[in-house]
Amino acid sequence: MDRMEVTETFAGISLPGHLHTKESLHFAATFPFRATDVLIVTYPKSGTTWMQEILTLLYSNGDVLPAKTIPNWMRAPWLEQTYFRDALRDTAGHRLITTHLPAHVLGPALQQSRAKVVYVARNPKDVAVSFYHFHRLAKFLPDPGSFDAFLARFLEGTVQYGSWFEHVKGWLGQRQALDIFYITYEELHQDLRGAAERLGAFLGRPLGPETLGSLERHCSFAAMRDNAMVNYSLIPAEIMDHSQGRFMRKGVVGDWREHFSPRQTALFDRVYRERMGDAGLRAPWTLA
Ligand code: PPS
Repeated sequence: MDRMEVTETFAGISLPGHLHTKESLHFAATFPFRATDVLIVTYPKSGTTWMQEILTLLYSNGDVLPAKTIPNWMRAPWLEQTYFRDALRDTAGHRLITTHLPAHVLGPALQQSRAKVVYVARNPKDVAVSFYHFHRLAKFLPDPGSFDAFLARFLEGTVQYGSWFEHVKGWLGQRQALDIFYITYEELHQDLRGAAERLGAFLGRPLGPETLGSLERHCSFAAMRDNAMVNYSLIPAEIMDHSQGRFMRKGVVGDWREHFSPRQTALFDRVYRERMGDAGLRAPWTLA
């Protein structure tokens, strides 16, 4: 398979060479956004796929056909990946685009364009657990080693896609500059319908009860786990080794408790306080 062992370095972060090239990253960094674009921004494993599905249903007025017939990576393609240019729909209306890139790379172009941004964050302890399991599945990511070793690299910010702390702080810092909507994975869990209503208001598309009902049903974990257009079962085993686990793994809040030792929890909490305390930002999720 192509470039499985290659790592690209861009804007100070490492990215899988199977999905990214210098050229694709340059293209992303200089992309001419339009005011009608909607950009989903996440650190990996924070609820990206969930938000892609929610916005698909929101824009289809609850019609499940696009979500059941078009893979999520074509409905909301990743800006920085090599296939983006071919996948981008040339439409006069909204374009749904996804990215994991940091704010310092995309902030200026987004500000100029007035494109809308939806930022999804998740409790970083659950992100670390989900990312660890994903490393075992995704053949384009390095072998994660033990959970303890992976967690140390996650806290240092030397994992692929860079530091969770820098990603979140960077995008939270764009509050004044961008037309940006912040939401957490935990809020989606708690009240999917309420979250969809708020998203509809932000995007200027108020949702009726039928659309909301369909969205709620179709975006449940069980429905998405069984939808081949979104559960990554279409990806061949050389790229995602499905014998190692499922992309739609557990879909719960607080799974970190099953993985973290008391020592790892204490270390994580200390690093979190050090890294998040200094920015004067109040993170809208709880760590407990
Ligand atoms: S990626 O690779 O960055 O696109 O991954 P991402 O989609 O951001 O995150 C994957 C995790 O999100 C969970 N997920 C969901 N949870 C609850 N409900 C729904 N509908 C849902 N869809 C995706 C998925 O199971 C991964 O989390 P874990 O904790 O590993 O189960």
